Amino acid sequence: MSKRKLTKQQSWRIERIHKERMERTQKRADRAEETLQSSDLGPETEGIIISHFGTQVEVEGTQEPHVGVSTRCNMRANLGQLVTGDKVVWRPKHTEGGVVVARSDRDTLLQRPDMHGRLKPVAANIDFIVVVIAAEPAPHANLIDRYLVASETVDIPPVILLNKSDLIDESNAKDLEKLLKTYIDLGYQVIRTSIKNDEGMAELNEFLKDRISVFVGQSGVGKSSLIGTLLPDIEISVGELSQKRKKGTHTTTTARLFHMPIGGDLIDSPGIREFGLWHISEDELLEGFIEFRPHLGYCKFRDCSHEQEPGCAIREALDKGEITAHRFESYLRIRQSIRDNDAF
Ligand SMILES: Nc1nc2c(ncn2[C@@H]2O[C@H](COP(=O)(O)OP(=O)(O)OP(=O)(O)O)[C@@H](O)[C@H]2O)c(=O)[nH]1
Ligand SMILES: [Mg+2]
Ligand SMILES: [Zn+2]
Repeated sequence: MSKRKLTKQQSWRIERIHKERMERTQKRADRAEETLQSSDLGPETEGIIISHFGTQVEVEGTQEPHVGVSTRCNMRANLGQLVTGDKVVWRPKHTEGGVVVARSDRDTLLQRPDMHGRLKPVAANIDFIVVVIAAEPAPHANLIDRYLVASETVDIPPVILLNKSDLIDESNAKDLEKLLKTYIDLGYQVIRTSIKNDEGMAELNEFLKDRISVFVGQSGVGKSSLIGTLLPDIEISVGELSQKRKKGTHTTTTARLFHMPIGGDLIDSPGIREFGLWHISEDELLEGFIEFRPHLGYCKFRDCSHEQEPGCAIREALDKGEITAHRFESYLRIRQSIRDNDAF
């Protein structure tokens, strides 16, 4: 799971692309500043970021006369990265478009490193992380654990959603049940759904009501399909799995926020292959495995690596079955990926 080793030429190219991108961003920000100086702008008003496109954002007004209306906006340079769910202050242009001039403090922020190790926000001000898995493509336990660690680290409660329950048969039922049992035993809520036979959709609807939730997970598990089924009036793209490998085809490319008529917001996000946790410390990682918490600080050696040492409280818990082998292995794998990245 460590970053690909790059040749000098590749690194140089990536640096150049990054530099060009920064220059373009700066130019657009300069233009935003110029517009701010001109008299083309209306008064400040509040809004929420619905989606992010390269150097522009789609802002939905939350104050009259702009309530519910979306406007493409440039943004001031000093705002840092804006992300779906951010609450902002913006000024409409008299012609079209607008400029975002300020961002409110975030209650919560889910972020992850991109393939070059740079930390990118995924969504802001969310109450729940819905980790979507499916009967097909088959779930990766390590990816679920990574999402759970990320959720625990930023203190946004997660829920695990098993979608495509209509595709459960004797070929996959045992593995899925075993996997889910681990998380149910840990106290995580698990919801089962199917858009084909409607199983669990009412429960899901009720769960999401009046909350701001982000749907995350592998490509092809049905995140967009679920949102499209809950909100039949919206337009949302879904993609078939690839014929050969039965994998998702990365249909959703950018996070987007949708409103539920009964109250609450849903954020759809692009499917991912891996969720890097390079940005968290080894201590945070230990805390991120909630069943490790009661045992932390009880190892005989303060610098215990929980591998071979005598008197290791984590390994004792493992022997007693209080920690499962799957979760402990997952922990070791993630820890190794964090160490590999430090060495990079
Ligand atoms: N059998 C079955 N198929 C489903 C279900 N939900 C979604 N699908 C199918 O799964 C495929 C992928 O659905 P998407 O909604 O595009 O998946 P996604 O998670 O949004 O994928 P990305 O946008 O690539 O991350 C589509 O062919 C859907 O029709 C379900 O409950 N049962
Ligand atoms: Mg999608
Ligand atoms: Zn130990």
